[in-house]
Amino acid sequence: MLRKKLYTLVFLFEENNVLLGLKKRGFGYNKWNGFGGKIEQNESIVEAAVRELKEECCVAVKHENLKNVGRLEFTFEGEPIVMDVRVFSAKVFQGTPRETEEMTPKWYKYDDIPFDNMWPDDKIWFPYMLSGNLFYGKFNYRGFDTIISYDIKKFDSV
Ligand code: 6U4
Ligand code: NA
Ligand code: NA
Repeated sequence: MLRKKLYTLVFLFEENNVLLGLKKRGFGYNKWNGFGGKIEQNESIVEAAVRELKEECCVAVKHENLKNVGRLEFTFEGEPIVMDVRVFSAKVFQGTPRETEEMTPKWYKYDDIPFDNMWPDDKIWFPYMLSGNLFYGKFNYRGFDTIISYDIKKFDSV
């Protein structure tokens, strides 16, 4: 039996720039990514997304300004776990992104997104997000660097 663990991942957008954070510790260390993390007990997915964004780059966002953009499922060869990552975007938010103990934030133009310094799956699903298509991606990894197989599709609602 595969056990599912829920995670959030939030991207802020402003004038054709996307905000990424360089992870300073833990899972995904030294990779650029959106902001997010595990969902805690007694917390909804959206509440977790809001909390992690605040904790990791000091930006506040209202629930209604978080838009579902996709869903990612990661499995790792030999491990009985599915990382079920709910991806959100926001164009309206409060505050200026600031560095925290977890992340160094930076705005990137779409043409300059540092895919070589991100999770290998990101270059596969970012085009869906950037073109406004809801996506559902499934990636099976060997270790943390190699995608053995994947499947990605557009879908109409989450
Ligand atoms: P703690 O234990 O508090 O440091 P927490 O912040 O709760 O951890 P974290 O940072 O481990 O959780 O969560 C992992 C983050 O990385 C989530 O936002 C999901 C994201 N993520 C994990 N695998 C990914 C992958 N292959 N591609 C991707 N994002 C991924 O784009
Ligand atoms: Na995190
Ligand atoms: Na966190």
